[in-house]
Amino acid sequence: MNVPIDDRLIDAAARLISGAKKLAVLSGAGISAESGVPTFRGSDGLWEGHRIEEVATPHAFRQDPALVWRFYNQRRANLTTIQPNPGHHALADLERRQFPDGRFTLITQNVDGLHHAAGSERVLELHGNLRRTRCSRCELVADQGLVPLEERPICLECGGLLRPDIVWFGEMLPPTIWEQAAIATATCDAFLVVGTSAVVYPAAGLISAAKQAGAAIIEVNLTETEASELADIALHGPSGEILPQLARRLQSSN
Ligand code: BJW
Ligand code: ZN
Repeated sequence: MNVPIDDRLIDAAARLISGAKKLAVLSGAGISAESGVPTFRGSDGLWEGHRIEEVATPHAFRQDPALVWRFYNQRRANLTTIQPNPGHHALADLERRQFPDGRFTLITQNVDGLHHAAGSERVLELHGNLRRTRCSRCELVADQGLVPLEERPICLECGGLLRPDIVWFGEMLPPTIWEQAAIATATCDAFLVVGTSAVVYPAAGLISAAKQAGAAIIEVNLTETEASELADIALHGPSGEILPQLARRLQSSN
């Protein structure tokens, strides 16, 4: 499917990006939708009748760790067959060709690892990663790959209950990663917001922080969002089509 996007809007967005010394990108679940990863707040955003707010909390895990682990095991299993799409690849190309030498930061709310899989290098994962576990007693973090885990997996170091290394509602984001994201946001000249509903904080607050610091805001999303009114340019359509168009335009203008 080729979505007709106004060429002038793509040109204008490409001009803002090519004029930037530093680019920061904030991505959300929408960028992975074309790879087959469900978004959180779409019509398919339910799991066994539960809303994400019912399974992704420390309270839910204390009440019923097996239920929470079934949810995460299913998500981990889905990832084994999933590949990055042209949107992820376009961002990796942009970093490599247009913004080398640390001038690019990809801040992602996603936990699927698809930006790394596409070759992006400076990636800040604000909400954790599905491949990792963290011990709820000794805090040991381990990469478990995508193999299915037991419904009550146990830490080999201390016998504590392992949890997904994911940031749940009501929990702090990893402080060092958050600090790096805030710095990248405050020092970029252009801020590209891709595939997020921009309703979950503090991540969504980065958009207004970038605007206040003087960055141009470019949004790529299927629909209008909470971020749209801050955007200098909003490109509406699938990111798997828009981002490659944008990347091609940037290459041809170089
Ligand atoms: C496409 C597309 C295509 C589709 N192309 N686009 C009131 C005010 C402010 C804050 C709060 C508040 N009440 C509570 C809070 C705090 C809370 C919060 O923000 N809640 C809001 C829901 C109101 N935040 C927190 O709790 C955070 N911690 C925190 O604040 O700590 C301090 C604190 C402590 C104690 C008390 C209060 C504060 C932590 C947030 C952690 C969020 N974690 C999750 C779950 C991870 C679990 C998991 O993955 O298993 O992270 S929530 C879920 O939402 C996930 C996502 O990363 C996050 C963002 O969602 P995202 O990516 O935007 O996805 P969607 O589905 O919402 O949107 C998809 C978009 O894509 C749509 O716009 C589509 O149109 C678009 N799209 N296809 C382009 N092909
Ligand atoms: Zn432990």
